[in-house]
This record gives sequence, C-alpha cells and structure tokens, in this order.
Amino acid sequence: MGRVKTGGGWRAILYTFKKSREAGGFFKLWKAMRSKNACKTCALGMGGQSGGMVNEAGHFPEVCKKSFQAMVADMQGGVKPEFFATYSVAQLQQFSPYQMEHSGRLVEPVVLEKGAQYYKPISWDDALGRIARRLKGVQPDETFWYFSGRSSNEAGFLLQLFARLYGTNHVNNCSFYCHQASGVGMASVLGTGAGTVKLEDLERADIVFLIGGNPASNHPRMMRTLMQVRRNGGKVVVINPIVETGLVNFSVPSDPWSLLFGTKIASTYVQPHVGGDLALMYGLLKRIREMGATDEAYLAAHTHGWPELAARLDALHWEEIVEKSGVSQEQIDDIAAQYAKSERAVFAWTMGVTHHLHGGATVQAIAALALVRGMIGKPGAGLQPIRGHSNIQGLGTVGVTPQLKETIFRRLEETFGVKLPTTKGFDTLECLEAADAGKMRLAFCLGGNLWGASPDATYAKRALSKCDMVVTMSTTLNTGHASGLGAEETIILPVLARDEEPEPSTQESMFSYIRLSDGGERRHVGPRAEVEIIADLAVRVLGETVAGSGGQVIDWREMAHTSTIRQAIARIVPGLEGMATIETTRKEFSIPGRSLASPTFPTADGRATLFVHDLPAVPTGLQLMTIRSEGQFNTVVYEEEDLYRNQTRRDLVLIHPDDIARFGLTAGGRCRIRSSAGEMRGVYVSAFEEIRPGSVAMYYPESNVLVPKAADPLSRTPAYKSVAVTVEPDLIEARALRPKPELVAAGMPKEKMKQC
Ligand SMILES: Nc1nc2c(c(=O)[nH]1)N[C@H]1C(S)=C(S)[C@@H](COP(=O)(O)OP(=O)(O)OC[C@H]3O[C@@H](n4cnc5c(=O)[nH]c(N)nc54)[C@H](O)[C@@H]3O)O[C@H]1N2
Ligand SMILES: Nc1nc2c(c(=O)[nH]1)N[C@H]1C(S)=C(S)[C@@H](COP(=O)(O)OP(=O)(O)OC[C@H]3O[C@@H](n4cnc5c(=O)[nH]c(N)nc54)[C@H](O)[C@@H]3O)O[C@H]1N2
Ligand SMILES: [Mo]
Repeated sequence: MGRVKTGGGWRAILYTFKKSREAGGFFKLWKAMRSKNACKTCALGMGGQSGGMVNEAGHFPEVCKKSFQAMVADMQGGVKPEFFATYSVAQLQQFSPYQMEHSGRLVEPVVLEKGAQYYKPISWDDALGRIARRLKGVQPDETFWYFSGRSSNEAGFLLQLFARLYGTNHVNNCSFYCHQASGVGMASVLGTGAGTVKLEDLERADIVFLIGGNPASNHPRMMRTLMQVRRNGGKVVVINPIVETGLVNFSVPSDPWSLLFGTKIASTYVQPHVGGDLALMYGLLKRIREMGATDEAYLAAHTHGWPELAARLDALHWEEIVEKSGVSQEQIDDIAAQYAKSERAVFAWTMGVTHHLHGGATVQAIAALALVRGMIGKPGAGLQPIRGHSNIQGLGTVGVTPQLKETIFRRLEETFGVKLPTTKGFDTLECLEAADAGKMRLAFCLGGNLWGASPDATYAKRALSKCDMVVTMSTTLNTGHASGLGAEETIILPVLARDEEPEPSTQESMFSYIRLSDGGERRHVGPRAEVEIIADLAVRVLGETVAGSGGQVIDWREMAHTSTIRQAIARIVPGLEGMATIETTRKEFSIPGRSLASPTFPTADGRATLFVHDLPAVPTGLQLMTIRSEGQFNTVVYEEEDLYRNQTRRDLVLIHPDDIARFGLTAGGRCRIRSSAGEMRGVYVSAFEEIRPGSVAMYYPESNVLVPKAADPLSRTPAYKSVAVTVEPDLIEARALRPKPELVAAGMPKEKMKQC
C-alpha cells in the first residue's frame, strides 16, 4: 500500500482479519473480544458488563487495533518447553522487544540463579518459597514494589496491603513514568488529580485542546469522540511538534461515512518547540487577558492567586513567549480568539506535556488557562489527562502509591486493627537510586517492564543488578526479563490475563468509571491468578492470618478471592462503596465527586489555586523526544512498522530534512547519536517533513540508553521527551552491531521470525 494519509479506516478493519488468523479464526477472536471484560489496552475503559467493544456512552462497535493485538498476544501458545534451555540469557539479551513478546505465553515459574547462563523452570512451591525466604531475610525497607497499570484493583490493593503489613511504603506504580505530573499538577490546583469530565462532556465540548498526544495511535477510540465534536460544529486544536497523520485526518472504522470519506480532526494544528507548551499556555493566558475575555467573577469567587498571575502576565514580553514557545504571535492570537468564543472547552493532554522537567508546571498552566475562563465545574468543559494503561487510575485510587491518602491509611488501621509503617515511601526513581546505592535487596514487580520503561538503561540495569533478587509477575516475556536481572536470583511468575481469571475483577477508566470484568476460561494450565499468587506469598511471609488488635482478622486464604478483597476495598476506599455489591448487582458506576459539575473544588476552602512560573529557556541544539509507534504498546512491540508515520523499522531517528542538511547527514544513511546518558550507533536516518526542525524523535524503549534520569522536581517524572542530543554521520549499521540470535523455538509464527 502507498503512503498513509489517514488514520484508522479499512487498514484497521483488514488488520482485524489478519490478526484473527493468528488467533485461530475470526469467531474465536470475536468471542474473546466480546467477552464481558474491560479492554486490556488504554484507559478509555471499553468493555466490562456491556461486553467488549462498547464504550461508557454505550456505543458499539468501538474497534481498535491495539485491543486486538493485546488479545491475540494473550491467545498465543505457551513458551515451548525447550525454550529456556535453548536460549541463554546472553542470547535473550539480543532478542528485540518484538521477539520477546512473540516467544509465547509464560506457563511455568522460572529462575535464573547466580552464575547460571539459562533460566530454569521451577515449581510454584519452590518459586514462592525462595521469595518468602528472601523477604524474611532482609529489612522491609530494603525491598520495593513496582506495579504496572495492567492489573486489577483487587490485585493492586492486595499487593500494596501485603507490602505495607510486611513493613514498607516503597510501593509505586508506572504513573511515576507517565501521568504523575498530571496528578500532582492538578491536585495542587484543584485538590484532585483525576480528570474533571465524563466521556459525554468531551463530546459536548465546543472546543477540545489536544496537547502533546497522538490518540490516533494510542487511544484510537477517542477519535470517534473527536469526530463527534467536529460534527457538532466544535473545534479541535492540536498542539504537537509533529504533524501526526491520524490527527489531521482519521477514518473512524465504526462510522460508515467517516470510513468512506475520512474525517478532518484538527481544525487548527500548531507545532511548538519540544517543551514549548508552558510558554504557549502563558501566551494564551496573556492574550485572553488582553482581550478582556477572562471570567473575573468566577476568578474572584472560586480561585486564589489570580492577581499574582495577572501581574506576571502583564510583565511578560511577547518576544519571550514567542521565542520560548516556538509559536508566532499571530497563531497565538488566533487560538486565543477561538478560545474566547468557546462556552464549553475541554483540555486533554498526554505524554508530550508530562515528560519534561517542567511537566508538572505545564499541567498547572493548562489548568490556569481553563480556570481564567471558568471552564472547570460545568458540563461539557474541564480537564482530562488521557491516561495510559487500562487500570492505572484504579491502582492509584486503591492505594498503590508511596503515601496513602489520609482516610485510606486511617481506615486500614481501624478496620484491621493494625499499625502501618509511617516511614517515607520512595517513588520509582528513588527506588532505583536506592538500589544503585546498594540499599535495596529485593525488587518485586506486578507486571510491567521496569528495566525497559526506566530512563538511562545502563544505569537501570546496574541498579537492579545490585538487588539480590528481582521478581516479576508477567503474562509474556519482555526485555526486562533478559536485562533487568538480580545479583543472586531472578524469578518470573506466570500469571493469567484478566479475561482468563477464575473470578471477576474490576478496573477504573480515565473517566473514573468502575468496570466489572467477568474473567473467563484459562488458556494455559500453568499460570495462576495474580490475587492467588499474592495471597499465597503473604501466607508464607506473614502466616495464614494477621490478627491486629480489635479489628477484623485478615485471612490471607480468603483474600485470594476477589469478592473478599472487594468488600475490604468498599469499606476502606472513599467513593468505592459500590464495590461491595458490584458482583451481584453487576452495576458499574462512576466514582462520586470526580467529575466536577460545579466550581466547588475538593480543597480546604473549596477554591482552586493559580500558580505563577518562570518560562524555561529554549534549549540550544537538537532535542530528542522518545515516543511510541503505532505498532507497540509501551515496551511490547507487536509490529515493527509505524503505519501512520509511514515507517517500516524501529532503529531510526525521525529528523527534518533541514536538520539532515545542517548536520551533514544523508537520508537513508546512518548516524551516531549521543546524549549525556549514552550513545546509539548506526541509527537509520529517516527524513521526516512532519517534525519541527530542531526536534528529533526515536522510538522507546530502544532509545532509553539516551534518556538521562533527571526528573521534574514537582512530580518526579523523567524528561523522556526533552533529551539534548548531538548527531553525526556514522558508517556502522545498528543491526550489524547486534549478533542475530538463532531463532528456532518459541511460539513465534514462521513468517514473523523472518521479520526479526
Ligand atoms: N498503541 C499504543 N497505545 C498506547 C500506548 C502504547 O505504547 N501504544 N501506551 C499507553 C500509555 S501507558 C500511555 S501513557 C499513552 C501515551 O500516549 P501518547 O502520549 O500519545 O504517546 P507518546 O508516543 O509517548 O507521545 C506522543 C506525542 O507527544 C508529542 N510530543 C512530544 N514532545 C512534545 C512536546 O514537548 N509538546 C507537545 N505538545 N507534544 C509533544 C509527540 O509528537 C507525539 O505525538 O498511550 C497508551 N496507549
Ligand atoms: N523513553 C521512554 N520511556 C518511557 C516512556 C516514553 O514515552 N519514553 N513512557 C513511559 C510510560 S508512559 C509508561 S506507562 C511506562 C510503561 O512501562 P511498564 O508499564 O512497566 O511497561 P509495559 O510495557 O506496559 O509492561 C508490559 C509487560 O506487562 C506484562 N503484562 C501484560 N499484561 C499483564 C497482566 O495482565 N498482568 C501482569 N502481571 N503482567 C502483564 C507483560 O509481561 C508485558 O511484557 O514506560 C515509560 N517509559
Ligand atoms: Mo503511560
């Protein structure tokens, strides 16, 4: 097929049929997709009790390639019995993320012992026994517990409870690499870190600002909503240094008209400098003030800090704004004029905003821009961080954070009559720092790929290697299993996917909607449900029961049942009372108080706070942003191609032709890229007109060797999208640098192996 000029469309539909062949037939895949389980990919929250491919507004069918990919990946065969004896760890380290994922479903626990070259299968009893012995032999604060956002509320709640009763608060989740800046930024302004709108609000908006995200690839079902906004006569303003094909034009597969003729998504497209968003928000704020379009009555009644911010805006010069944002004054005027006319504006953003040293500050400024026109606390308007993982928001709600919310902490202590640790809990980077300083002995990961997701891959590898033991609970292999190894033992525990679990579980969408997943038939004999594994481990470490003084006894064997865990969650977590009966009533629900229908904010005095910032200097030299392709889900690579950006490989740098000339490179040639953290050689130079000159882009996780571990002081989120780099021509091919592993075994289909 030729150059892709629109997102979605027939390609998405054809892809569905292609995937169904891999899954053993269309009807088999259709059945799996229609089962009553929350979708496994992003946090838009499809599925649940209305059945798969149905959104919160009840619309069907909501088709997305990503959900098919994730489903088919879970439907693949088991890792072949000879796999771990065939490939040494040295060989596995040469596997690409794609090859790891396509090696098959993990079906038995495996261990890599000190000095051994190969992982070896062990029994569940042996695996959990080894972990329990290590946990008993170290201080609780020498352990840390990392959660990816794929697991259920029940598994998340149970594991954090176990970790705290064991004695540590070093409990954190991948949002420290993701939307932490949104949570912290919004909470500082509004007293809540959750989005303030519902899905329907988004559709009713007359203008949507889409800042620093590529939902055409990463939240494809959101495209239907954006289409609806345009059809209603609304506007979509896209702010992104890359002109993303799918944000210009998208063919929504489930809409016949859109499928045939395509839908224009962006009504205005603006390309700031990488990291220029904070300055751009200040430009818009200043212009709105100059136009007299602020809602002074709202500001006076519902906010603090407007006089200070207004004074700052008045003192700011347009030259500074234009230079630091990279956007012309005319374009800022134009967008401000559109915003000034709006009655219902929604501000939505993703990683292009949060992955910067000033990520938290930019979120505060976005919130300020909404507040100056009274856009928070009324229907059809508000703030919406577009979350990543399918249950990342739920994990935060049920207590998977270093510091528990005051109410949850108190209710946990009262309900169970226990004393919880009050020591400081570390965030994800602090845990790695402590590990590197030799202060961590055990890392326990519920899903995810901690090594692959972390900045500075060399450093992350070293830090993990200083832990005696690294444990992950996983469905499939990823690069972390080969490169994020412990010094004495590394253990992988195979788990059931959400739709294979014997008991129901719950998830929370980015619109704070609680979904009930039914579970389903297991596809493999060996893996166990996450809650069962956690409860089994707790029995081995803390005994069958924990009887505090005066509270309810925690019976860990009972806690292996999700219904028991839900009862505890319903008693302990404010807003989740409905969890107590959800299994019988099947009533999914919105968490009360999250979407804000009036401008009374959950702060001490009900008012929001406006913050004042200095605008960061424009970085000199090239800035690298590390981004996702259309064919990957985080560190899992399903397809090597990036459809909408018309790329067929991953070992490349997307660079503007002007920069190719400026740095003496050749399109289609190789380059060497260096940063303060590391270097990559033999990188393919891909001429890319759609990127703003001065910015270059590479795919994560491969590019994590280049990303320094510096983090936003406010939120501790790494600056994955502003890495100062230098480029120069190189004669070596990256692929030539990597010895090719002998690919024989694995669950990988033959034609896939050829692509590797
Ligand atoms: N297919 C797929 N879907 C996913 C995921 C996936 O890996 N694959 N991951 C899930 C997760 S966990 C998350 S967090 C989300 C991520 O979803 P996104 O945030 O959309 O993903 P990224 O590729 O990290 O960031 C992409 C966009 O940010 C822009 N950008 C980079 N720097 C800047 C900047 O300084 N300013 C602005 N305005 N824009 C910038 C890039 O040009 C790019 O379009 O997606 C979720 N859904
Ligand atoms: N350079 C750079 N680095 C980044 C980013 C970036 O944009 N640039 N993005 C960051 C972001 S936003 C995020 S969220 C992180 C993502 O980082 P992580 O969440 O740590 O990584 P994932 O790739 O989602 O983890 C995938 C693994 O989860 C396991 N898994 C899948 N389903 C299940 C399940 O049901 N249960 C269990 N237990 N395991 C399961 C599989 O083994 C799979 O290999 O990466 C961050 N790192
Ligand atoms: Mo994320």
